[in-house]
Amino acid sequence: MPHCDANNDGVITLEEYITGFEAWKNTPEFETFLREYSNFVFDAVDTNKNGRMEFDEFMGFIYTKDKALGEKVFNALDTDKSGYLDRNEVLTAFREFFFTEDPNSPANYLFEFNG
Ligand SMILES: [Ca+2]
Ligand SMILES: [Ca+2]
Repeated sequence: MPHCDANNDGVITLEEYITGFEAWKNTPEFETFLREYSNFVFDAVDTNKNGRMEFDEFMGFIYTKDKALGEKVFNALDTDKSGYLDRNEVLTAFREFFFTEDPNSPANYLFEFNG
């Protein structure tokens, strides 16, 4: 993440970090990062390599082992109700994770590994 150290003192304060990250989120580079990252995760989670992230695969990815909660999150992310997540739905979930300010967004469950 370039240009974080706004006052060039060699120290990145939390404030500079947040400002830098907020600015970075609005660049084309971030969109590229988001796509590459979500494809990377998709390929890792799609263990049977059928191009679909199915519920069982999804449960192996998210932090919770609570099946009811997993189903709730999965169904919320499965926006076209196809019964599996495709690359676009996963990309949307990641974008939502970085941009949402809704603490109840299902995307927040994606990275709560310490829950
Ligand atoms: Ca699969
Ligand atoms: Ca779907």
